[in-house]
Amino acid sequence: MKPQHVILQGAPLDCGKNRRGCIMGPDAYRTAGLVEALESLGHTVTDIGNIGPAPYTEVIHPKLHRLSETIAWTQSLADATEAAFARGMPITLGGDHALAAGTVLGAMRHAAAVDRPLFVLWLDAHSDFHTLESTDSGNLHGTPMGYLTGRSDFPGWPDLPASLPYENIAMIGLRSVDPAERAALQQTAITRVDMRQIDESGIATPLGAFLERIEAVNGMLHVSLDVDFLDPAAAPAVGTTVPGGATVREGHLVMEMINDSELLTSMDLVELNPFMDERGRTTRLMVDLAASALGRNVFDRPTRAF
Ligand code: NNH
Ligand code: MN
Ligand code: MN
Ligand code: MN
Repeated sequence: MKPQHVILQGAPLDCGKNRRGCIMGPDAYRTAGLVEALESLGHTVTDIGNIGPAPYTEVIHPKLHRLSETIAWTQSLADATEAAFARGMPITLGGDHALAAGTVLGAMRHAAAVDRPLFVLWLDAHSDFHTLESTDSGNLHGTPMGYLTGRSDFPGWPDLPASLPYENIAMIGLRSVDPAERAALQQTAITRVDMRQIDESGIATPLGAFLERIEAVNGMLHVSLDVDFLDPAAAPAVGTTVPGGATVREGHLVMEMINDSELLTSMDLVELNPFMDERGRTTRLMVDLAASALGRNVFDRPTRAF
């Protein structure tokens, strides 16, 4: 990809689920050398530091964990991400996946302002397509796609400029979808690529088709990379491990195709729980994958040895 001005923003949001640790994510990425890795590829990088939630008072909800805090983060991250687009390419360092409600909303606002369609590539074992009613766990990291597509009311959350169209979403890596999500997804035109399809026909075919659709309409591409997209053997530092995930090579292939496409306009790195990592290897893999998306050939020597 052509040299970019990358805006790194830390989002140490840890309220989308019960297990703690994603709060340490942004500093783990910095420690693993993300800034240096991107600079070595010819990009300029501004790390704006960590963002916090908008002011809020937690109102205890009988089912939904830390709802007020999540709404407050959605507000601040949407504003920060929209502002970052004026300066360069926002890359958000999570934090759990609840943060995508804010980053994608910011990207939607920017896309509306520049009159381009926004597409979202959701790399995840999970679809995160719950509504506030359908979630059993009450964990709001399971709901950002439900919110962004406007499939149900999210009272008190920021208004969407328009719903994210189902046609503009591809979910790749699926292998843990709750029954209510599955029933709802089947009513939509969301591109859904589960691990069986990846096993049978490879990951490049459906991804290539999605990227071609984006290019055909001069679309913007937001990539939301959940650590649990990857197999836990390669990426153990995540609270919700699901066996049978993408291999290191499948992950890199996705990122290399994104790099080749020149379509990437923003990205989230989410769900990393450094507390559960093994000598930094998951963090390092996530840094390598981000670098692949922005131009590093997998055969290039990593910028930093561990
Ligand atoms: N579907 C489950 C829930 O709603 C799990 C979501 N967990 C994730 N999503 N890690 O990526 O609680
Ligand atoms: Mn997720
Ligand atoms: Mn997940
Ligand atoms: Mn659930």
